[in-house]
Amino acid sequence: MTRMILAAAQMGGIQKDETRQEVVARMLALMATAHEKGAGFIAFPEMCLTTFFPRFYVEARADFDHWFEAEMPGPDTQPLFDAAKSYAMGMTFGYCELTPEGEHFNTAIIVSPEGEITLKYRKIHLPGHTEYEPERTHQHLEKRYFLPGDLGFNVKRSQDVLMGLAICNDRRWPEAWRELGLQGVELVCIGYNTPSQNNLSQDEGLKQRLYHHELSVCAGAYQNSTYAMAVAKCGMEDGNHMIGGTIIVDPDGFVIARAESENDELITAEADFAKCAFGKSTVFNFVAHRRIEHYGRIATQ
Ligand code: ING
Repeated sequence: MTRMILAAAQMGGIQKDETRQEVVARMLALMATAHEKGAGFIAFPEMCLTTFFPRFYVEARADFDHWFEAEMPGPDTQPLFDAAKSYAMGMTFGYCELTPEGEHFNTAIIVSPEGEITLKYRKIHLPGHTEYEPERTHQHLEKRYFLPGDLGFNVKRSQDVLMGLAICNDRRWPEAWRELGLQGVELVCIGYNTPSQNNLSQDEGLKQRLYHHELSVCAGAYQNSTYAMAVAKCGMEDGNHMIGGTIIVDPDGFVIARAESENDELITAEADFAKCAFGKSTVFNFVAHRRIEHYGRIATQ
């Protein structure tokens, strides 16, 4: 079984006028630190090339196509793939994907140490709304700018580890975790951009936002006996705050590394993927214990 140093690369806010080159330079600095610490794999946040633009409303959605990547890697992102290769380090990061057919997705990929894309995931659980809602203090227009993901939840062996992806809101849905768990996943990477200001009525408060975030990730990891890395883009973006709380979680649901700041910050932890086997062969031995004849509502409603 594989032991590997995992790196979670939390990123501070990306301002509207920050260029791709400036953002990629920040990511390359985090990759260099990860390499110095002996990391074999690095995870970046959701939408980590741009500001969280779904907080803004535009009438013509094509006016926002500049937030999307039409090719991956493209000229701006190729240096990330080159660095992964030179460091022999796998990586995952989230970005906004514009397909040749003109479809828009909130996407994340896994890149192998050889610089190849081994897995692509398109965010399935899109929170928020489609139209401008004046009663909200903050808009959250992911349903306006993205299509729901169409690739499902898949697990791929990369660097001898069964890896799976989810994005942000997905972490709140047990179905997403179990779809990956039923494929034997050993590492789930989840980038997120989570606004701390509430959108409706009373404010849940930062403390509750951070609690629900950590509760979701620790439960998902434990209930599927997998490692998890949940990586924030956080802090202030043009006056809008997003929660931090980047964590690395082990298959027992314990937090084994935690970011302290709301800036660019690299945290690492050593994973021993043999630890996934115990839960999968005892408490969460799905074949021995699950009774799918009683689970019809989950898949059909
Ligand atoms: N962001 C948030 C998330 O799921 C949200 C949306 C915020 C849901 C607060 C519930 C409470 O973390 C994204 N981008 O999905």
